[in-house]
Amino acid sequence: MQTSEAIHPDKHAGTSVGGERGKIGAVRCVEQHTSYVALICEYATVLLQCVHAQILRVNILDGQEQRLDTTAAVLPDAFEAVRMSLTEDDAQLILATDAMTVVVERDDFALCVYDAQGALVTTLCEVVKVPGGQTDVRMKRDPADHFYGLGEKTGFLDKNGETYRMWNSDVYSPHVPEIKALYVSIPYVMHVHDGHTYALFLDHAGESVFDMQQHSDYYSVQTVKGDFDAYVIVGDSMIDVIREYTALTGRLHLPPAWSLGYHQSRYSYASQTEVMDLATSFREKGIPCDAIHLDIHYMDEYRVFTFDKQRFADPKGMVHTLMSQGFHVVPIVDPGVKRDPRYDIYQEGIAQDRFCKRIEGDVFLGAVWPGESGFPDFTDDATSVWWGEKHRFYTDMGISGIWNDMNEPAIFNESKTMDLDVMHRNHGHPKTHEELHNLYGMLMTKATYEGMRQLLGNQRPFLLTRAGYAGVQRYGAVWTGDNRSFWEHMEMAVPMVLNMGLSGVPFAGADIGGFAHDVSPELLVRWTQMGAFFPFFRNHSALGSVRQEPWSFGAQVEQICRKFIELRYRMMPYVYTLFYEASQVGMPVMRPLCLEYPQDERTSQLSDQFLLGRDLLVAPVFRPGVRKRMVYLPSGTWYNYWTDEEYTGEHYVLVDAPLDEMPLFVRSGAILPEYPVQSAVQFDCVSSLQFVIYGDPQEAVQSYVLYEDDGISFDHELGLYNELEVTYEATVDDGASVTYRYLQQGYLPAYRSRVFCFTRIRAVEQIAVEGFTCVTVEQLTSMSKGYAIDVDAGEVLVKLPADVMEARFVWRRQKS
Ligand code: MIG
Repeated sequence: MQTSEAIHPDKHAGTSVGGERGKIGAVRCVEQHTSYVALICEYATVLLQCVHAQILRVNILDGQEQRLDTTAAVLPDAFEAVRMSLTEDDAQLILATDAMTVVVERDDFALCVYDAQGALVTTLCEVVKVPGGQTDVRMKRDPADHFYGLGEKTGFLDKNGETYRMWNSDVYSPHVPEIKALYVSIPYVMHVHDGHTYALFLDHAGESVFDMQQHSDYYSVQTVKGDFDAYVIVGDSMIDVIREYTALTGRLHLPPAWSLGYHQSRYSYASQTEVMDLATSFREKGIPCDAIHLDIHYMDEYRVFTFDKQRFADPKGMVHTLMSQGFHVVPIVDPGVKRDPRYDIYQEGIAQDRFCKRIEGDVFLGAVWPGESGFPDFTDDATSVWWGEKHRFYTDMGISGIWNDMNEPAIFNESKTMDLDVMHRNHGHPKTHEELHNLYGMLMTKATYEGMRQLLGNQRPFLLTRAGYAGVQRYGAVWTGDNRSFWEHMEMAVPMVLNMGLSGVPFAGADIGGFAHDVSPELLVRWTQMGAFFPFFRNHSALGSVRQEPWSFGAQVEQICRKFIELRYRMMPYVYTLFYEASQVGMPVMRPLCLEYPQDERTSQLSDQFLLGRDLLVAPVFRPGVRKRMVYLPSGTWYNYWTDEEYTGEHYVLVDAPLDEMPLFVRSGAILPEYPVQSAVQFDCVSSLQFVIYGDPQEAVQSYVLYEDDGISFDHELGLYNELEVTYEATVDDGASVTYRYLQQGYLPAYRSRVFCFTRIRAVEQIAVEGFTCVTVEQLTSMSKGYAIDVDAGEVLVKLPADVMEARFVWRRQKS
């Protein structure tokens, strides 16, 4: 039965009597302040601020207000004092920096941004506003444009034709294309028009909508309520725009190297014995693994900062034994604190006033696993410090990784989250949950990260979070929540994680094998193959679903999973160097082809293949029974990793994909560093470093810079790291030279030798390396210097002791 409420006037857009929806009107007055220009329009105030030469802030406020506060997404020291000139006439205002010019039309507040060359970057056509309500900003577009970013969303790579909502949501099901919001909200879109890219970042922690669907001549960005504070970021390329965006919202801290290894999880490994058995299985079966996650059943009735005494009799002993086997333990921590007057954390939370409250003063209680629970108010610094400090419980046991879940926050009620009228202290400027919702998860992770950092001293923490907002990349990794063991979900993970990378979050991944539902043996194989090339590599599955560890389906599945997990460990120096690059310039680790080949329109919508860094092209298999697949190779020459077959790029090729292989290509020109496979990532035990050199130096000079440090401490921040540059180039007489030298040298690697492996050399048997003795491949293993020719593989191996810090050597063809 319905009541009259079904036809409530508020349910019909356009008939609202609350406020008038209209344009913000003409610019009536212009005020120039030290760091910004205020345009007082008829119905709103717009503050324009150049926070970087390439970043324009457009802050649209109700009435006459002038405020420049930001959310926690924006780094406080990101703002530079940028010189901005202002000229005005009757019709226009013109603001300029070295990198852009902004022209505002006085009569209707249309705003155009031009780049340094004078080319039009973007046009803000109009702002439509309801006082105190929605603000809708319309940006010009063409139907053929491309849209990327938008954080964690379902659907394909290019977001043209989609509408999304930014509202952190716990969506157990379904993760389908029409789901508008998931756990993470990053109100950031990259708009590519005619080969030029800029980004728009809306710094708004309440609900917002990005609509690239309804109108072919503009896309619209709306805040559902409240102000509209956006940044327009211009740049020469997508890469440049990401660099600028991550200068504004931050970059990840280099994670501990072990967190780039393989993680095993299950909801839940529910006892100490089960966990120890699991660890033993990995080592007995020789499957590399670095981390075991503990889901909610480790706790005493889901009380955070406890272990169940029956099932985990000696957690500290367990953690220590596991660490001696090379494992790290990552326990889950949810924000809800069980309402239990006998529980010390709850007692303290109440006594010290740590929980979110209603304005009348009563603590907000919401039901989660432990039953009714209080939720720490992470917008309050003292509470964040308190929460961070509580993690001593874990660090005292030797734990250095934490998994944050349910931090949207997810609550078992009708709205699925905290009541919108609950208050957040927000550093003395109280706001409602409705206004700050999307920040909750990130602030929890921030509090955890900062606490762990404090507690661990010089050791790097690892953090995993489900919810997040722009800037979450600063604190750790994100996984994409409760997917299912569906082939479709494996396929969807690619564009989802690619767009996370384009949105500034390089450390991300989806549950391998799928969380809910039962994985099939073949799906586990294909997903593990793909997962080995994802930034975050964790197998996780739900209560009640079929077991999903790599050995759950017999010898063949186990063997193939092992092969790909091992491959990940062999590539570790390559992967680690990519993370370093992400930490320095914000570059994604896992990249869509359009990022590296923006001129190639064929890459603009490629959702089913991706690059790991610049040099590896990954083409997973997404359907059962499929043993071949089509791959698009962009410009250049590419080698099939498995067969060494050579392909010319800008072609679609059909390649073999037997069950134990996933199509994988290496870019000609690549110099790939490899370590021997370890059972867990330990840089202090690496025995050798090998550079595999793909390509022909006659075509181009090749170079690569390897990054190395101890992988566990913050010493790299003091300069204790290496950047080792390798250059491979042709010499005049049909030979080639290799030069390696340190660009930075501050870390002493453990390995004793460096091997350079030249692949695909023509007439390999005629090669001689000057000043080196030729031996057999076997002999070379026990020698510290020499070279060997592998005629069958078409390879030359040159070995040098690792204490040779700088070298140049030449190989030539012998005159017969
Ligand atoms: O579904 O802690 O997304 O990874 O295993 C309930 C139990 C809560 C949701 C997470 C999932 C985790 C599960 N959690």
